[in-house]
Amino acid sequence: MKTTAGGDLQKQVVIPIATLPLLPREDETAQAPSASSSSFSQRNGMHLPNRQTRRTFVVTSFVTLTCLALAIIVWSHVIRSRVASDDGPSLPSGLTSRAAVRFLALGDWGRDGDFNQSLVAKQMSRVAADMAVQFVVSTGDNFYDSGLPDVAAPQFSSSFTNVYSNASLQVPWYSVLGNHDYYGNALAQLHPRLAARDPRWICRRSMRLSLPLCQAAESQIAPCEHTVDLFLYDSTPLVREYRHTWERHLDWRGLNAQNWTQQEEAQLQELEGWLSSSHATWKVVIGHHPVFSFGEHGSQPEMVERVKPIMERHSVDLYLNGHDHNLQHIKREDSPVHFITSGGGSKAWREQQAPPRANSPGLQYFWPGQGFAAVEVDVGEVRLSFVGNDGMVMHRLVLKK
Ligand SMILES: *[C@@H]1O[C@H](CO)[C@@H](O)[C@H](O)[C@H]1NC(C)=O
Ligand SMILES: *[C@@H]1O[C@H](CO)[C@@H](O)[C@H](O)[C@H]1NC(C)=O
Ligand SMILES: CC(=O)N[C@H]1CO[C@H](CO)[C@@H](O)[C@@H]1O
Repeated sequence: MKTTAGGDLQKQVVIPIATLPLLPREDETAQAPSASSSSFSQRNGMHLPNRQTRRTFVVTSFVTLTCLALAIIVWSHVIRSRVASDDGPSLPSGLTSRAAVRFLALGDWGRDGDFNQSLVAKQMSRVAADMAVQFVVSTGDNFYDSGLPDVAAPQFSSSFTNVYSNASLQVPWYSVLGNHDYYGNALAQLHPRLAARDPRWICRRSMRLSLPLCQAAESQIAPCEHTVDLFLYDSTPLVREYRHTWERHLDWRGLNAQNWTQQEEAQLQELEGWLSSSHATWKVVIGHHPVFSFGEHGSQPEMVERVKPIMERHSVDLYLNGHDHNLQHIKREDSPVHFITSGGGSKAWREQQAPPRANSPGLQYFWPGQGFAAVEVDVGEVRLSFVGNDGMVMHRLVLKK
């Protein structure tokens, strides 16, 4: 095991979406061979000898195209109502739309299904089916109370595999570690043997995902230049209070705990390097600890001081975190970044209501209970919706470029 700073930090994990085991999307596959495009190419190749034939051709094409258009409208209607009636009542949310990249983000979840973890999982499986999500992002604190003890730990099944068991959630789970994961065996969660137990599990100290944003039809014409880049990083080693003065033992193996300065600089350099080399249309940074938060833990000074300026230098659009067990959207006047806390995967905390706005600069939304974020990304637009444990969309953020 490397203990020099940046040893395994330097490894850049870029997983193109083409290699993700995507769920088949029935409406997409059904509509893929577009009738209108094939008649277009036929028409282009056709030789038209005289005006009579041409008029006949025009009339025939008009009738054919009208019929096709009608058929497509009726057909998509049928498909939509079939999808909607699949599993309980449809969501009044528009989350059935088909953005190029679609994922759920949640944090602070693994409690054997207790504290409403199973209820949140149920709502996730419905939204995941409606959206045909391609992956899930975990913002950390994956297994309570103390991470996993080893790679054979039964909690991996009882808090992950068996809870998020529905077909719609059988997609990659890109996960970072939270501080509770460090109270156990942090290396166990990073170990490839967990993927043998459940192939969805992809947990790294840091990882970069670059996902193309063109729809299938556009990609056939030209290579897709637009991407959404996701940068997952490990925030726990940056939090100074955990290093020496914390009463619990944290598992620093694999990190350079002998020289925290070096460790910290290597991590931040990696994040900065990735962000500066990215030409993505949308940039999203994901870590366990918040930059800004109005929850129990509050804002994290290390992230405000070190991570926020890096994100602002490189025009990051969204920062996603967990740690506080609630849902928050913060957009301050003095920063272009939207700060999203999605830490409502199970046990909610003592907060009974949103903090007063006057004391909460930039607070756009606060939900003190369970839920998760559903994210849709297209070239020109990002939509992020908070979904509560009743399956209802409670808040929606739309960003346009
Ligand atoms: C679970 O969710 C229900 C419905 O929102 C709520 O009444 C209950 O208090 C929650 N239980 C816990 C343990 O959070
Ligand atoms: C930690 O690493 C930095 C950078 O390599 C070095 O300058 C410094 O002397 C090291 N500190 C200790 C205590 O080893
Ligand atoms: C928790 C949950 O949503 N379970 C559902 C998983 O899928 C099956 C079959 O579609 C449903 O019957 C369950 O209710």
